[in-house]
Amino acid sequence: MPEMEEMRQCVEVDPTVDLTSRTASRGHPEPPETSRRGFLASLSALGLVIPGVGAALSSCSRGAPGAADSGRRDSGRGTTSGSQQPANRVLHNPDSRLHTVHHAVGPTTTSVPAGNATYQRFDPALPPLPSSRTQQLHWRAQALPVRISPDIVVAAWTFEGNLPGPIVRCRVGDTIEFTLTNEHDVPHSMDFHAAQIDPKTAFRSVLKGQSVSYTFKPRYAGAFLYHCGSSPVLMHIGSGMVGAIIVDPPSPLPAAKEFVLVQSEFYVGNPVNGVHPFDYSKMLATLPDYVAFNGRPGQYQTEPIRVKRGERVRFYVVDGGPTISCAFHIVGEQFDTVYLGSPPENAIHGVQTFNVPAGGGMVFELVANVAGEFPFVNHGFGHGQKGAIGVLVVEE
Ligand SMILES: [Cu+2]
Repeated sequence: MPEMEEMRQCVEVDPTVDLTSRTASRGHPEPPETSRRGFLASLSALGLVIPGVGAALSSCSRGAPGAADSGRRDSGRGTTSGSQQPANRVLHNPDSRLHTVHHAVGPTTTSVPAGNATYQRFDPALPPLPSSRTQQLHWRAQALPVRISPDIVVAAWTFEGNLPGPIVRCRVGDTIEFTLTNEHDVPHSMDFHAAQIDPKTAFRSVLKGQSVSYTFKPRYAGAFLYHCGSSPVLMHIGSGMVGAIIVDPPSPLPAAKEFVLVQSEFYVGNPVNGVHPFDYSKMLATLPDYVAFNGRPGQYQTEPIRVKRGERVRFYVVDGGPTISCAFHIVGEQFDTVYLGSPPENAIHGVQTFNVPAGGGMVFELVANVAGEFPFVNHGFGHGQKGAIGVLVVEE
């Protein structure tokens, strides 16, 4: 099938990579685990779960003439304009899958262990709105083992070392100056759904050691997805490269306890040295092993989200997919408001459940005027019971 062939062309391995030689990020905490020397399980494991990938690696040496983008190229940390090597060639596809980058090929590697990748609950709290109307975000695309439960480590592809990536918050009309530097052997890119921009230029893939920069001003308020858009997008999203950008309206919404939930699915193979590879065939079959809010199946069951009785509670629910929607529902509660589009317009009231599509985001509000423990779920229970479930504790 075309997708598989395209993926084979893109999976390339460099055994010399050392992901511990990272530099500091601007404005974002270091990921929980920094000692992951030589981690290449994602790539080697892909070879195990996708027959033929290793043999297909040699096909990656083909390419196309350099791109003619006129936007800012290769700016940002560690790169300079015009530093492209001859082996780095950009191929623009005419179709909707953006474009693919091919580069030099190295041999396959053996897998490495999960090491001491630690489990950490993903904080769902919406970060405060920055005072500045301009934000500079300089992120890294990295391959790292991420412990998504006490017992499960996955060979993740990440933004800033975690899945989902950092939560971004801004206002309508703010300026986001974004740079992505790729520290991984596979080409990556960034697609912000909050941006209105030429995707061929801004969302283009970059090779290891290169960066892509662009600037955008969110036009609409709401909960928006960001994700890697490199081909095959299914594999990049399915390997963890998703996150949320929350855009506030010009006039603040009513005061509330605010939380962000990014739903995503996990399709994994058998562990190799303790690390589960992602399984592209399973992604295509759309039968996930786990579904999670904020990257850890069931994390808010064991460590619930807590509010006080009488508080307004606002959930920004973003569905990273890659494929499955989220029928968001809170057991024993009702949403007094759901914003289907840009708040404060597009509101419907008195809602039990509403479906957030893959690639979408909506805002759910309730007033927690009853004390108790309220499970919040993907009410598509074939998926909810795979981990897209948590508990909202309303305390007196
Ligand atoms: Cu990617």
